Amino acid sequence: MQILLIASILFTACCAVPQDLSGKMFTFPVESDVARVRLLPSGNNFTSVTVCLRFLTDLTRTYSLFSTASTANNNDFLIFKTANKGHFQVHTRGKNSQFYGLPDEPNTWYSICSTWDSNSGLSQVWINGNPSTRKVTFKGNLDGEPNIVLGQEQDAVDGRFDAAQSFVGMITDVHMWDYVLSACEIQRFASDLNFTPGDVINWRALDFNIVGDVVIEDSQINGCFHNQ
Ligand SMILES: *[C@@H]1O[C@H](CO)[C@@H](O)[C@H](O)[C@H]1NC(C)=O
Ligand SMILES: [Ca+2]
Repeated sequence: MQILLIASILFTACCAVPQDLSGKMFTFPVESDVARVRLLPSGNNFTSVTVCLRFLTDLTRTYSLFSTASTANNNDFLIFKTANKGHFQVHTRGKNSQFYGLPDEPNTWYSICSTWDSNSGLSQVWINGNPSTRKVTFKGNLDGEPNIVLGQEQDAVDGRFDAAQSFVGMITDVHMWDYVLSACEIQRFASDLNFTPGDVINWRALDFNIVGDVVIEDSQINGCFHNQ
């Protein structure tokens, strides 16, 4: 009896069933150094990465949109917004690129995709399917065990969070691929057309756990479509 109970607790803790979050979003309603969603990826040791998601916020300070840390580096793959208008950063293994002049109006849904390729070392940011310039970050593999967090910026694996870099707002449609998406695929994602879901993180089969104040709600993008 006791053994069965322990076994079932272990099972629950270890292997959450992936959920289809189509038509849903994560709402981050408070500024804190706790509230976050941990996304459990398929795979590691990446030679290329694309991360796409949609978000809405009214923050004008710094915030993290997608934080990957490993024991090798706490900024293994980080999409970061600075306090400067239109200024985003992509960090790969601690090296970062600066992207200027991108749209960031408050209370506006944006799709953002960030790509990185280890051969060229180039990163790029796409907002609503429109490209930034391409800039060099890091050449080499991301070979640590990735710990992926929405809502907080990791300065250690799943730790050392800073409320002043936390995300407040809504995030939906999070996907991660272990390759660089073509411009066509990125633009299909931006338009919410049929696109190939992420092979590392897939919003339609999402393995995740929530810590603190994060709410799963109906997405407000295409509200009629999703709620009819
Ligand atoms: C990561 O992959 C590369 C090949 O791309 C391989 O040479 C290396 O040994 C791998 N590292 C780990 C830790 O698995
Ligand atoms: Ca960090």
